[in-house]
Amino acid sequence: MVSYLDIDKELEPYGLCLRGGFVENSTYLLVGNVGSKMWKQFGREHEDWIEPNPMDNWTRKSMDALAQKIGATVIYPFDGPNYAPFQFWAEKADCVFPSPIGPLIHPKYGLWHAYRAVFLFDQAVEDVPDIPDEASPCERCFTKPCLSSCPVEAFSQDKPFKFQKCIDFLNKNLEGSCMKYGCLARQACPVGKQYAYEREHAFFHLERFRRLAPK
Ligand code: B12
Ligand code: SF4
Ligand code: SF4
Repeated sequence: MVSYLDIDKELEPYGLCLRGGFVENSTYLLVGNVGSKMWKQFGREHEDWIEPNPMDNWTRKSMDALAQKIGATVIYPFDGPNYAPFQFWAEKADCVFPSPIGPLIHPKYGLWHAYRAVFLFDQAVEDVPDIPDEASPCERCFTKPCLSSCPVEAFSQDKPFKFQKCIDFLNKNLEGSCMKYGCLARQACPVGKQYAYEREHAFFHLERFRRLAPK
């Protein structure tokens, strides 16, 4: 039988890890990154650095190979439009909750994690962990600094992310703090600070977001 712990080990050399799983017809195992571990592995081979999105290219190449090795089908979060519902799956698999600014928050890793793939198995998988019984950190965060730290107020409690406002600001402030240190709203969150993306990693995502987001 396939084991959750064995697959998690296979992911280590990529700086990735399993982020929980659930059963619904097939067994779903989510693959993700926590902090910048992945950043240290990604892009080591020059041939992986293919624009416009080298990280997606690297993910596909490495996870296609691993899926074949472990006998899984693989789905990616970036294949779309008609994107696979990764945030919905993540809430079924792991201890994560919607944050007021959009990305899911984890009690330990805060906003500093993301999803890179899901493996699907026709068979049962051993050792899939139960979801820890913890509350969302946002419930006891009364001042919600994430909501008041964006210079252009791209976030508000119950409205969708005004991403065009963010992109316009970034384009006009290429040397500004967001591009230099990463999204200030995410930085303002006190949870999981030790997992905050390294500068170059944060810059990579913001730069791709700035250049590639839908117009
Ligand atoms: C399309 C998309 C975007 C688009 C949304 C544009 C739009 N309104 O259509 C844009 C380009 C703006 C975007 C931006 C970002 N995104 Co995005 N995005 C996605 C993607 C590929 C599909 C979402 C979707 O359309 N779902 C289908 C619809 C029907 O469901 P929905 O719930 O209504 O989806 C909406 C939200 O997901 C929202 N959304 C998507 N990303 C983000 C990010 C933020 C900050 C907010 C507030 C909302 C938001 O836009 C969707 C459409 O309205 C998902 C991956 C996936 N497959 O789920 C990642 C995803 C949601 N994004 C993610 C992230 C992290 C970001 C960024 C923070 C950049 C980054 N990679 O670090 C940026 C925000 C920039 C910043 N200031 O920091 C992560 C969230 C991880 C987590 N912890 O929950 C995901 C899951 C990708 C991943 N690999 O893990 N994203
Ligand atoms: S700053 Fe507070 S409300 Fe905002 S994401 Fe972090 S814990 Fe949640
Ligand atoms: S990157 Fe800067 S402008 Fe964009 S949402 Fe984050 S704080 Fe706001």
